[in-house]
Parts: sequence; structure tokens; C-alpha cells
Amino acid sequence: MVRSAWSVFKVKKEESTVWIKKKALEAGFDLAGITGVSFHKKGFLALQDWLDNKSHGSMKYMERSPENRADPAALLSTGRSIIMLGTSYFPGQFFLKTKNEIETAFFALFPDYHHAIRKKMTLLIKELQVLFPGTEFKSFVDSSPILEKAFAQSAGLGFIGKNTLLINENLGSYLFLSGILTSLELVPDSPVKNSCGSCKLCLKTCPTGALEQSYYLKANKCLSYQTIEQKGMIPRSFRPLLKNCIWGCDLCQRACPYNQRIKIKRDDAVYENLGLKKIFSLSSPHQFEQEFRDSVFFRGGRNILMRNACIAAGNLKDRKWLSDLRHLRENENDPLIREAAGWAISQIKKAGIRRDKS
Ligand code: B12
Ligand code: SF4
Ligand code: SF4
Repeated sequence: MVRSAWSVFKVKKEESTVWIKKKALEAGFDLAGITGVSFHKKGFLALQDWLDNKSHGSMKYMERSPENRADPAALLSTGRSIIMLGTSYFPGQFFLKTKNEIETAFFALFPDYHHAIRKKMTLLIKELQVLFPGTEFKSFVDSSPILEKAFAQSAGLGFIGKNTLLINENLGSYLFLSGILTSLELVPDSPVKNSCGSCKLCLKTCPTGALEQSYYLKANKCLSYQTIEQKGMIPRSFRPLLKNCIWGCDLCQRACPYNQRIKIKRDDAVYENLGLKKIFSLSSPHQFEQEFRDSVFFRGGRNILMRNACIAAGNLKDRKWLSDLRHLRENENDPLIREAAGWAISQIKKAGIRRDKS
């Protein structure tokens, strides 16, 4: 039988697609899917509306050319397909029951994902370049101006839940997303349909009301934003809500039924025993760098970590932190830390007075 040129091309395209996805999984990614490079109109409209409502707070970088975030051609003009990738960072159900002095969101338990994922993508691209010489590839993880969740949803990696995160039916939402734009023409996957149903647990759980509506997050009300993106003082109304969490927030993910039955887990958590003593002892930026160079805290910087730790100490209301906090209030140069230490001292003292009265 004589095959038409089109069908030969089609078989090749299909074979390449299967092979690339297989290679991506072998490279250590947990999910791989393909989507095209068409302008993501739905994503763009959602983003524009979000920006118009000033929901991005002080994240000025989100304002820059929002149309580019929906347009993969802005990142790679010769792009024909996107290989979207998902990497699980679920540390195991055990972590949900562990009660540590302080907590971080799960993603902060591991070395900075940006480096690890970029490295894996570079290796994968090297392999692909051997098989597809002359092909162009451009990788992105988190910081590139592209709507990663929207394209991951189009590539069949999962659906976007009411908490605005991409959820995979089997791996839940504790996923890092990344992608590789390529000039190769590949076979796209089908988008996954939304499966939140009538559940609204994330909205009910969010302590700040940041999930103002289903699929809508007011970022400046989100504790993840307040602990990571907020470069000034954390508004006082948010501070008690942080409890003992010093980085990010997982509450709307912890509530999600799709995260209760994840079968795989990562075993390489390195910051699970992080305590306040360690953070308060970081007397210089150099010491901070030595200790946390590979962590996600390094992106935020010493002063942000110290500010958050002071707030956690204030929420713990334990007098044993008073001397460290006084030391910070009196000796730190950054008013951010001095103010947070002062606030924490007042919280601990107030709790002491209440205890004495009762
Ligand atoms: C800005 C940002 C933030 C901001 C704003 C978050 C947000 N929801 O937008 C802040 C600082 C709050 C934040 C927090 C977190 N982030 Co963040 N963040 C980003 C970033 C850089 C851009 C996101 C963006 O474009 N927002 C713009 C608005 C318009 O998007 P949106 O609210 O998500 O709206 C989209 C969908 O909801 C959808 N949509 C809108 N309406 C509707 C309606 C229906 C019916 C449907 C189906 C969809 C839908 O379309 C919109 C456009 O795509 C991405 C990386 C990237 N380049 O994409 C990471 C990213 C989204 N963050 C990530 C993570 C891990 C987090 C945290 C979990 C970290 C933590 N533990 O503290 C929290 C989660 C908070 C939450 N509930 O979303 C991951 C999410 C992975 C995943 N499974 O989805 C990403 C993709 C980074 C990465 N490379 O892995 N983040
Ligand atoms: S990350 Fe925390 S504060 Fe932000 S929307 Fe989810 S539950 Fe609310
Ligand atoms: S908690 Fe419920 S509503 Fe929220 S994302 Fe998960 S399934 Fe959807």
C-alpha cells in the first residue's frame, strides 16, 4: 500500500510525540503533555480582568505585556508546540500529621525547584537535539512570562481547580510546572475537563478570603503572597493567620480531596527540621547564604525570612523567644525586622498577661 506524504508525516509526528513524552518521564518528570502554540484567549481574558482589578498587588512584573503571557510566540517565534511538564513535590501523607515548631509550605522543604527543573530540562533538550538536529527549543520554569497553568491544562496535565491551581487526578496539585517550547510539530493532547464538582473546600478553608470566588485569587490577600512577595511589612490583620508558617501557604491544597490520595512521594526534603533558633542565629547575609543558598528562601532573602520568623515567634507566644526577639529589635539594621520583632514581643507579653490573669 502506498502511503500519502501526509500520512507518513503524521506517523512521524505521532512517533516523535510518543518518544519525547517517554524521554521526559525517563528524565524524571512525573507528567508530560503536548499543546499547540495558539494564543490562549481564555487565559488572557482572565489575566486582564485580574490585573484590571489590581489583584496582583505589588507584583509589577505581572503587568508587563500581559498579552505575551498568553502568546507562546512571544517566547519563541518559531515555536510550533509546547511540551508541558509536571514535577510532584508531595513529601508524603506523613508530613500532614507532623507537628513541627514552625512550618513552611511543602515546596519550600526541598532545594529550590527552579535550579533542579532547569537542569533536568537542559539535559532533556540535549537528548532531543541529537534526534532532531536543527530544531529549536526554549525552556521555562515559573519566572518566564507565560501562563503555565493555562497551557498545562491545555496539554492535558490536569484541570484548573477552584483554588486556581492545576490539579492532576492522580498526583493532586503539589506540582511544579515547567515547559519546553519547540519548533517541532507534535500531536497535541486533549485538555482535561474540570472535576471540582460542587466541592468548595478550598474556598471555605482559606483563612483570609483570598479566594474571593471560585477560580479567582486576590493575590494580595493570599498568605503565600504576604510571606514571599510582600517586600514591606505584613499587614497586622494577616499576621495571626500565618500561625507558625514562615514561607508560603498550602491550606487550600491541604483541604483539596485530590491531595488526599496521592500515591507517590518525594523523599529528599532537606528543610523539614528547620527551627526558629537556626533562623534567629543568622546574624549576617553571608551566614544566610552559607545556610540557605540552595533553598527557596534564598530568593526572598535573609530579611524576609527573618521578618516571617519573628511573626511566627509572636504567634507561638512562647516566652523562650523573648531574648532573641529583643536582640533583633535592638541590633538589626532593617526596620522590617525590628518592627516584626517588636510586634512579636508585644504578642508574647500580651499572652503572658492573659495567662497571669486567668
Ligand atoms: C503570580 C504567581 C503567584 C501569585 C498569584 C497566584 C495566582 N493564583 O495567580 C501568588 C504569590 C499568590 C502565588 C502563590 C502560589 N503559587 Co504561584 N505563581 C505565580 C505565577 C508566577 C503566575 C500565575 C499567574 O499567571 N497568575 C495570573 C492569574 C490571572 O492567574 P490565575 O488566578 O491562576 O487564573 C488562571 C486560572 O484560574 C484560569 N481561570 C480563570 N478563570 C477560570 C475559570 C475556569 C472555569 C477555569 C477552569 C479556569 C479559570 O485562567 C487564569 C489564567 O491562566 C506562576 C508561574 C507562571 N509563570 O505561570 C506561579 C505558579 C502558579 N505558582 C505555583 C505555586 C506552587 C504556588 C503556591 C502553591 C506556593 C505556596 N505553597 O505558597 C501558591 C498557591 C496559591 C494559590 N492558591 O494559587 C505553581 C502552581 C502549580 C500548580 N499545581 O498549579 C506555579 C505554576 C509555579 C510553577 N512553575 O510551578 N503564585
Ligand atoms: S494559599 Fe493560603 S491564603 Fe492563599 S488562597 Fe490558598 S489558603 Fe488562601
Ligand atoms: S478543594 Fe474542592 S473546589 Fe477546591 S480545588 Fe480541590 S476539588 Fe476543587
